[in-house]
Amino acid sequence: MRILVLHGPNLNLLGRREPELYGLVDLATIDAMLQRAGQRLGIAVDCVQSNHEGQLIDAIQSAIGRCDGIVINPGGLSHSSVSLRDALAAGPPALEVHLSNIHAREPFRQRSLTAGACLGGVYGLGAAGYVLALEGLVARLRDAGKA
Ligand code: CA2
Repeated sequence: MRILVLHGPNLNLLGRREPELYGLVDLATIDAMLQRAGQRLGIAVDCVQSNHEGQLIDAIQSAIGRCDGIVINPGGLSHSSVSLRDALAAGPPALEVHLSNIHAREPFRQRSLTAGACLGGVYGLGAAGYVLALEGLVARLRDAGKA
């Protein structure tokens, strides 16, 4: 099994600013946590970050037939991107992650356009949420008969 982890705009800044919202863990550490979890689960994990909507859409399209699922934190694009939602709807099964609890934040963050194209989501658990999302997605895929 191969899972693509996609990090959207500004997530490359993690750990350097706004730690009260997003924690002190940087993106390289989150990716290392995901690689360790992947080894434990016996799966391959590819991690990609982009600040560009089109590159995220390209990555989702490239995952079709190559990856069994996607864990995605679309960042601020969650709240605005119909195109990213359309790409997710056409791609492998996805789980959405947000470090913060978007439902407890400003009204404009409480709506996620992308969540409706995902199997489910993990919100407000910080960096650990990525690992929980990976475990949950793998469990769903294995239940559905994937290796
Ligand atoms: O809680 C999340 O994971 C978010 O996806 C983070 C996004 C935000 O726009 C979403 O509403 C919720 C922001 C990405 C991180 O942005 C940073 C900006 C400055 C310093 C550190 C991170």
